[in-house]
Amino acid sequence: MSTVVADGVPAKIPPVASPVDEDPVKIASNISYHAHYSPHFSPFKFEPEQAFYATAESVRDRLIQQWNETYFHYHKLDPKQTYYLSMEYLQGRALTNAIGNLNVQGGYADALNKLGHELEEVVEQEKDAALGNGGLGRLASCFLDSMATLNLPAWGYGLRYRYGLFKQRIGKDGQEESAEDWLEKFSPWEIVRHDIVFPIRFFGQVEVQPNGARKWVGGEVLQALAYDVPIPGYKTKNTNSLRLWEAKAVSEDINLFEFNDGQYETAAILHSRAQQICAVLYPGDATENGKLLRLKQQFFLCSASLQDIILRFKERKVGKGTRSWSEFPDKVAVQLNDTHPTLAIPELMRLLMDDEELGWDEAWEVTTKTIAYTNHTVLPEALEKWSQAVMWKLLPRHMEIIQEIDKRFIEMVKSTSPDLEHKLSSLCILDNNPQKPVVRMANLCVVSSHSVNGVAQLHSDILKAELFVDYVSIWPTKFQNKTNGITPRRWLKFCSPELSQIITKWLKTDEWVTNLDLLVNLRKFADNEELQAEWKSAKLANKKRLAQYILRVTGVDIDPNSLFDIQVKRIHEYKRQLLNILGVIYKYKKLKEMSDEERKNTTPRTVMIGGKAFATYTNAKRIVKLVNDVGAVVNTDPQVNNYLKVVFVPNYNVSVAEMLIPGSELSQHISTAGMEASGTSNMKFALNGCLIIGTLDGANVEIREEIGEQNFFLFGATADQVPKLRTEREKGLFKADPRFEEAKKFIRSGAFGSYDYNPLLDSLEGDTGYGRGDYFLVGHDFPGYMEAQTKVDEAYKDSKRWTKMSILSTAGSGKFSSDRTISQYAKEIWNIKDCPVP
Ligand code: 26Q
Repeated sequence: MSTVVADGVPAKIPPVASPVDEDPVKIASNISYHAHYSPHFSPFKFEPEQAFYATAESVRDRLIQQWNETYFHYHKLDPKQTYYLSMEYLQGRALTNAIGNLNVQGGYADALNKLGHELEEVVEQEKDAALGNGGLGRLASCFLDSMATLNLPAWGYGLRYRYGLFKQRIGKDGQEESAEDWLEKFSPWEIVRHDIVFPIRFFGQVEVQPNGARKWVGGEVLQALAYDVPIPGYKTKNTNSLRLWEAKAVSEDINLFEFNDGQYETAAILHSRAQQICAVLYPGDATENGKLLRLKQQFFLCSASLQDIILRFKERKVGKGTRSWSEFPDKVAVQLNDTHPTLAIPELMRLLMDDEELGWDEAWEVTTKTIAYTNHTVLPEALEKWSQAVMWKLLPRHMEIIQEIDKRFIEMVKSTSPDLEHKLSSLCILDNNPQKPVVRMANLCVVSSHSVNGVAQLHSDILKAELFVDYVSIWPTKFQNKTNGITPRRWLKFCSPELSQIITKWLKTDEWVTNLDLLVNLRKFADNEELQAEWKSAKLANKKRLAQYILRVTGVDIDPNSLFDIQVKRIHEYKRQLLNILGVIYKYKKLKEMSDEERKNTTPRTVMIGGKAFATYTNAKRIVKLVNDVGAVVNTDPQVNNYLKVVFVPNYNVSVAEMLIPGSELSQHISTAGMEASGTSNMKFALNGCLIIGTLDGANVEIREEIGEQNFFLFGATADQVPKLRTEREKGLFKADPRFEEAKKFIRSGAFGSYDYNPLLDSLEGDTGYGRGDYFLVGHDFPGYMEAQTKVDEAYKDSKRWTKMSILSTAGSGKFSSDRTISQYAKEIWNIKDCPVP
């Protein structure tokens, strides 16, 4: 009998070890089996935390079965497979997703009840796996979900960082960062594969063999050890893998002589170096040491993943005679998630030439047919450039290969496109500027990939017209668009069950969960009063849940009947949280100047802003501080706080997003046009019936097209106007709107405390020598923004109209399913087919 106790009472459920069916009694017994026989805590304790681990392990049993079947099935059928290489994954919590994808929600909820717990409370015990920063990392995780759901043979590769994204707290000086140890206890979702280990070399030198072949030798050798995380598809057996690499020293790498001599640190130097590699996501790169560590991380991911891929390619030739290397691209597609895994290119060339003895031409053909590259940003500061000196030191053989790629590219251009010869200094890979010789990673990717894609139509157009314009004339068919998407499972079905049920009821099917285009059928009910009432009540329930959360984490009491206006994303000047808060400040000042009667005619609003600022990004941190200071004043001002509240939501992450987005009514996507490659939270908000105020940037353009321009609050300069506006600004031709001046002056007057906001505000001036003189055009777009906000207030007063717009937002979001995005990658870039497990 189980001795697992709930409220002090032993559960009368005998434990069973085998994965179980849908019967809640059997599920409960399997959960108690795990509490008992794979214990992680002292016995006789079964609080929500223990219940979480036991439940997760019970669910994992089911996943492992499907997972193994999936692997064997792929192994037997040997289809072409995609490998997604990414330095970031933002998986968030896994339990709700796993239970939902397995479609065993009811069984697990009842089973936990029998053990004295609530599923909702138990799932909250899980820490987010936050092995990423922002959009690019969350996109990778949505893609994994879609690849499994579409039964595609496709895996993710990443790094098993010990400390992922930092935890954010708000103190008296603004943002404070602290390490978040997601593995503090352990993760029930990862399985270490002690048999999957590859050597990874750093430093050393290149040796020429008697036959002329080159070989990388010497230096430091570490090991990459595989940890696998199961990725279940929605209502399918296919369960794919996310393989995360951890760095280890070779066990003999401890010098016992030195150790016994008391020199503990030097004795175990390689152990400590190995630990550094996966210690943190994006270690600071201001120092040379920091840069070297980041480069080591990138190479570590690329080398381990490619050795693994090549080994699998060789293993799967079993029974098929010898396989020629020219078949490699028929079995393997590698997608580079931005330039961070670029070293996969020279590493694949090295492995093919130096280990497998292919000639240059053959290796090059294989490499270029295998590799494809996605660009996620046009911001110049985010385009990776690595010092040639550091690269020669760390990766001497790879630098030889990169030099050769560059040399052959230059020769090719000279012979086939002589008109581009004068552009070669910017097109080539090695920038040999004697001041600072660097390798341009994006150029290496474009030259070596068979496909280059942007992540929204506007972004892809900008890549072709600007950043990569000259490459387009060399390779006109290489460039593509793949508009981003989000998984409708996590971002609607699981995070907003109430709204999902209403959608299913009105569409008379739940097929929309895997065929999101079906949402369009909601359009014909947009005016239906019954649907409107249900819709409003589901949104209100989500708002109330959000209000409770905000009260708990910030102490601010917000009114669920006010308009919930949310901007959550990384804090960056180009995303213009500053425009948002300046608008709030202006509104606050006007509210204070109004009579009581006038105030009563305004639309009550709660503005929530959340996001993390990179630890060394000073202006972003000043913005965080400003939002908090404004909140402190506005929320305690009895004249105004029934009409306006301002909340900074701390520690924004995937789980917080799952709470905020369902409760949102208006969300802000207000970047300077041309700067946000796509955005993906805009899609999550729209899918949840939240209206958007935004610029014509990134995927906003396509969202507006899909949901209808009358349902989108548009303002601001367009991408093609931006360069001219910047020039005018520099020349002093810009005339500021008096409201913009008034808002800035109000802050400078000390209305929000004594913190020195002058440097931040000066960055909005054209001529103070600070920053780039309102490079992000906050001043230019301010009046249009205020007018759009006035339209929002008007629209919200008409509840029927607003609810209709909300329904139409959801109805128009079908295009933004990551299932659609991934189907396009599969067909148009990877050339892979589904491989469903029977
Ligand atoms: C820069 C220099 C050196 C090393 C690393 C980097 C670096 C690291 C991370 C550069 C960029 C990133 C992250 C970029 C990112 O998250 N981009 C976002 O990608 C989303 C998915 O495509 C888009 O929706 C967003 O618009 C884009 O900002």
